[in-house]
Amino acid sequence: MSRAGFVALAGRPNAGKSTLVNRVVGDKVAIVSDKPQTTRREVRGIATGGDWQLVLVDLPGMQKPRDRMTERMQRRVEQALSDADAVLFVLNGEQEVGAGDRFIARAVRKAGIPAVIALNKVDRLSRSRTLDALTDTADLGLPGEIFPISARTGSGVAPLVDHLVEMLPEGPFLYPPEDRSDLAEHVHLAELVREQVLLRTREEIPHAVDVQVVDVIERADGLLRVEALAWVESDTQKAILIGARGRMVKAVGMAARKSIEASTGRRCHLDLRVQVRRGWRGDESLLDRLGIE
Ligand SMILES: Nc1nc2c(ncn2[C@@H]2O[C@H](COP(=O)(O)OP(=O)(O)O)[C@@H](O)[C@H]2O)c(=O)[nH]1
Ligand SMILES: [Mg+2]
Repeated sequence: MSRAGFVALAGRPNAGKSTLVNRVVGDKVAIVSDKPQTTRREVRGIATGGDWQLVLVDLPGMQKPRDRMTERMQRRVEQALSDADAVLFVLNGEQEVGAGDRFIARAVRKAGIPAVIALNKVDRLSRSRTLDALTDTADLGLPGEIFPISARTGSGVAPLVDHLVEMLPEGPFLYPPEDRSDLAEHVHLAELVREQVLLRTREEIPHAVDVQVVDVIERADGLLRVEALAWVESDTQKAILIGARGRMVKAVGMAARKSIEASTGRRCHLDLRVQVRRGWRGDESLLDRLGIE
């Protein structure tokens, strides 16, 4: 009998949840940057072995001021927990265990579902700092094993995955074995473009931009033609994203094309344009189309 189920990833922003999902899945299904608000859409990463399928639910981080943040955090965590077979709590080993971690630990305990803890970024820690961090993590009082890992290098990830698989209920696969995520193709491509915007911009730009793929054509010769729009909220932002003589948008476009080619295994032609839509973040119908909850 095969095993299959959902594991929710809990943890503070920047802990490395998206990086870990990509590492386990073996493909870039969740985009990663050091900017807050990188994960806007809930992404399910799917890893399939011979007789098991692990579905990792990568949750969006929090971006609102303290009170609202706590409120959202609570709702997100509770909802993810109620839908999941187990929870994987990812901690950033580079940071002290904080109020946010204790909050999540409490919610996990309350939900009463099996928990596993990954102490991430140990590639950045000395042996003695790792030991200290493991002690602090154990002090959170969560039942469940603690795995020191590096999502970036992959160190320690294999035993963690084995352990998670053992926790899954018996049952048939939930997705076709070849699937890597539950994102629609055009949303996945748009995320790959947005990742390149995040990597190249600063201050308010990363938050102000969203990307929509309006057309994807697979030509007979295998070339993928992708038409994408980058939405910004003001003419100033548009000028920044386009850059002097179009340098910024060209650099983003070229890197995004490479990223799409790496992910799809096809040659790609990417047509990327920047458009202003004032207050797109408050526009419900646009948010729906962009797939942001
Ligand atoms: N050194 C190191 N950096 C990591 C590791 N995992 C994630 N990061 C970095 O931490 C930042 C946040 O990662 P991300 O996966 O987006 O975190 P999330 O907000 O929890 O989804 C990115 O810059 C990652 O490259 C790790 O194991 N080691
Ligand atoms: Mg993330």
